[in-house]
Amino acid sequence: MSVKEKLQELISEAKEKISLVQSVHELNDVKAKYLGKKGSFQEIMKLMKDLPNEERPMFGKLTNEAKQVITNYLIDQKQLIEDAKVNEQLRSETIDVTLPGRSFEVGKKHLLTQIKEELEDLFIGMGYSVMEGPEIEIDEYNFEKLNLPKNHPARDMQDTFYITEETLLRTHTSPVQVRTMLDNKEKGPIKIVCPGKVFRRDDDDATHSHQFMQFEGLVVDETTSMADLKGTLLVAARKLFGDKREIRLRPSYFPFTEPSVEVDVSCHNCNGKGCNICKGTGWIEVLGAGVVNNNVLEASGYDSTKYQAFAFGMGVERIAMLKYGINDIRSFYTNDIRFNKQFK
Ligand code: FA5
Repeated sequence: MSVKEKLQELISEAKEKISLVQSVHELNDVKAKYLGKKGSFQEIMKLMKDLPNEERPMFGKLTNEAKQVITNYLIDQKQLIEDAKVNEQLRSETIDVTLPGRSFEVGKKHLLTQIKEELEDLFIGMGYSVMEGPEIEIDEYNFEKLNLPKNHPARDMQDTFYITEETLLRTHTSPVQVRTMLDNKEKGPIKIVCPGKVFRRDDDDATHSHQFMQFEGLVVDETTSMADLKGTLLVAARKLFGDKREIRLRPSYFPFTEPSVEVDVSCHNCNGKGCNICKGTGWIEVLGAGVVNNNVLEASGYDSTKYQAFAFGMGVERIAMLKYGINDIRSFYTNDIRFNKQFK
């Protein structure tokens, strides 16, 4: 077989092999097999030394041409492989811009947070500051300084989760009032509201929860009176239940206030005529309040001959239940998204 024929055969063989290659890595192996240091062309070049001098240039020319042909096959195949890779990537990453977009649900504030913030805004507008305190309290602030010494029968009104003999989960937000009065070194006027979680060993049912939220207020000044309390609560009732609401005060008992009152709001559902929400009375009980007992002022360092104070406290869930006709307090805590979504 002549050199020319040998080269022709090598070219055909390489052409076929190269056309079957699917990856650049594999292509490099094929390239080495033909053009590398130990490749087919090196073998052919060894034949040169046996040729007469005059045939050598032609031999060199033919060999170089054959090498160039195979190099071109390799370049073309590499291009094909790379194009196929790019096309596959484009195909797999194609975005169908005609598909409708995914909608993201925007969360809303929990109804209790909404009411708490609504009340805070109202009272901030009347010059109050918002104060918070710890949920784990000491007995002294939760009870004793509020005129509820150990073994006082009124402690039964607030069945308590004790952690130790002296520490407990606060049963109301009134200890924040004690803390604020104690912290006020000047012993000057105070105007605060205290929202927060409280805890009682009440059995959970439609109207009771072992954890609930209270919103309390305290005003200490030299000239506060029951009339100021009533005016303040009328503004709050109208904000919560509508401009036409009236309030009435009924005598009650809290150890930390004297006199103490329960505050009723005229029913927003029937305008006072009587319905199932107000149980036919035309009035709904919403909060407890009163003039702060002198013992409480003195226990927190206030001169009760100089200062007077009024305080009030409400259960935020009960307010929300009345306002929106919610019949089970547990709905606030079971986090059913369908319930939460209704209140924008
Ligand atoms: C108090 O806790 C007083 N500290 C309120 C107060 C403050 C009176 C300042 C006077 C001056 P009472 O125990 O009534 O009061 O609770 C207040 C409100 O919390 C109730 O009117 C009710 O709406 C709510 N509440 C009481 N127990 C529960 C419960 N287990 N689940 C849900 N809400 C409750």
